[in-house]
Amino acid sequence: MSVARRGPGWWLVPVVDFVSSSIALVLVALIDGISPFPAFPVAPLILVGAYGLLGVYGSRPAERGGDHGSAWPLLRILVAAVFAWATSLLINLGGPAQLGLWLGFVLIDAVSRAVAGPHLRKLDPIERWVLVGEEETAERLRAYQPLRAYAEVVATVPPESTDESGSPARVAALEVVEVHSADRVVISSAHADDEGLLGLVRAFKSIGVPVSLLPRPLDLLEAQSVTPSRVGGVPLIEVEALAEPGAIPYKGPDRRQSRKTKVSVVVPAMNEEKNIGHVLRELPEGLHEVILVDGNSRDGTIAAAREAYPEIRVTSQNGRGKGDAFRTGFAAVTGNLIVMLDADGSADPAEIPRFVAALEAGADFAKGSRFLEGGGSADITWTRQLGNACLSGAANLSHGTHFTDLCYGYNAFWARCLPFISLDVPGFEVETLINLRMAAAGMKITEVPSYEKDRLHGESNLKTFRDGFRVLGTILREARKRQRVGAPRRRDRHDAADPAAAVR
Ligand SMILES: Nc1nc2c(ncn2[C@@H]2O[C@H](COP(=O)(O)OP(=O)(O)O)[C@@H](O)[C@H]2O)c(=O)[nH]1
Ligand SMILES: [Mg+2]
Repeated sequence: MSVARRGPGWWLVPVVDFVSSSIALVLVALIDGISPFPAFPVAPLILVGAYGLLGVYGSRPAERGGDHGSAWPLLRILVAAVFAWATSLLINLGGPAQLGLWLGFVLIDAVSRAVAGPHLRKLDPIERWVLVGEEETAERLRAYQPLRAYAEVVATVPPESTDESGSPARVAALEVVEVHSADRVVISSAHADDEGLLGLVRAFKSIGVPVSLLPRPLDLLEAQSVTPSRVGGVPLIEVEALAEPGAIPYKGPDRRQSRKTKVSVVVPAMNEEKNIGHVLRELPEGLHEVILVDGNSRDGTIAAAREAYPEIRVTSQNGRGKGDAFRTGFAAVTGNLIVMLDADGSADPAEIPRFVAALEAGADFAKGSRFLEGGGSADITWTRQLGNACLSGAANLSHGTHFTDLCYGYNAFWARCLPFISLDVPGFEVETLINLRMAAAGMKITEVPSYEKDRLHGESNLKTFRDGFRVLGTILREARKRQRVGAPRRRDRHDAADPAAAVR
């Protein structure tokens, strides 16, 4: 089964190039009073070949007839020069005629692309999706305008077909994918936790079809409160994945095995020997696991952690920085709910149930905030507070969010959100990145009041100005990305009276 399909009109672009270069060549030869042969058809073929070698006729929409970035006009002018030069080798063109051919072709090429472009784009390949979920969800996706340029739901598979392999329902599900030549299977998040779905995902993958998870807002869970035109959910994610071949896909284990809440606490720690024991001893009962991500500590952090919490799982990061530590820690998680907890004593483990409750009440991402009623800080300096306020404002303005405390490290979310945040920053900007990507993916975000205590011993690793600028860089980078992928407008709702208000 072909995954990257070319649209039916992929050959039209080379034909347009061939025709327009031939017209330019014949015109110049006629004006110069010489025969266009053998430069026609050899030189136009060389031109099409050169574009082909440069990847201009690729199968991705962006590579055809469209946006190639700022280097593209220059590339076209250079290829046109090669074309004029090749022509002059084949027929006896004078200097002015060569120049005329070069400029003439650049002009004709620009005009023909402008005229043909919109028609060619209509022929771009559109991903064919098979949805695992209810027919109603498929209807919502079909009604969602921004998705239409990228994907089309061609069939639905009922979620009941997730039972054991070999069952008639499972075989039928695979057949649906075959019959419709689907490019992708999309699983409605209402069924993301279904037992047995893992087997179905494996089955789809085994026949070479990529599988994606549909984020909540476009899903039926919120059908009443969200109308398709106001949602920034799946198209953003899917379009991003389509438009950005370099995006880092999530490679961790699949955790959609159980509906029961299994809390995994991820604790990044670097030289926290004196603090980590206090923190771990305060952890509430009933956790699924606690994962320590050691930042190559030079002190006895690991030993202190093992002593205080013998069942702790210890991993070491390869790179440096808190962002890198979380990437390592998240990949090791086996629970379905992740809590991010600092090891220096500033985050109170007794607040964990508050985060878990917010997630179980329906949020995808529970974000701690020191600036909600019931929250506060004993640890924040005035420069950091000012910086945090400015950065929160900048993020909210440029991303349409309503975060009250952008740079705070105490957060929790369902592990199923991991594929949508693919951490690719090393340092303290990691929280900002998570916040913005959660928002961009259309996740339901709730803020939870949190009190930040003083670090017990030692000094913070954060450098206010260096890390402030890194956070700013992350805000701008993510905003540019949103613009590139045409992020739809966010829902504008924030109920300040409710501490667990949605902040998207
Ligand atoms: N593994 C790991 N943990 C880190 C690193 N940098 C900071 N941390 C941990 O992240 C948490 C917060 O860091 P801290 O220095 O207190 O920064 P602040 O709370 O923002 O002032 C603490 O538990 C640190 O030990 C790192 O590079 N690697
Ligand atoms: Mg700290």
